[in-house]
Amino acid sequence: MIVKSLEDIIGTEDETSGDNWTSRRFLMKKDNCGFSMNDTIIKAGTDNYFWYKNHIEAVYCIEGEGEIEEVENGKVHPLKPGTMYILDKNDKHHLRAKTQMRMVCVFNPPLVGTETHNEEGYYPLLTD
Ligand code: 9YT
Repeated sequence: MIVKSLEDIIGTEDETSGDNWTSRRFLMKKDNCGFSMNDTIIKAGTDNYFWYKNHIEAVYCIEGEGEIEEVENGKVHPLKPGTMYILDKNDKHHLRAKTQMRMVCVFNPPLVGTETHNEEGYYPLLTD
């Protein structure tokens, strides 16, 4: 069994940041669970283009307000606490945070933990 609290992660190497987000990595590849899970903060007022071409990501919003736009067809979905989306087609998208947002993110294959987006908006497939 693995039991962790946010305060065990904040300020450690298991906290990873990009330009507009900070992610607290609860579960990573090294935990051998087949997926990773993190608690991510997205900065207010940001527009983030992401394309997880190597991963399927499910995201559950637990705080804040924003929207997600599907690049393929321009559909926009509001996001608020209690809303989940999954990028099951490796969907290119814009994640826009109206206020600061807090999201629980699950990745398959699992993240190693240190990934940040490259210039095309995706994470490389890291092995360790
Ligand atoms: C929701 C989202 O895609 N945020 C960007 C960061 C990423 N999910 C991560 O590594 O936690």
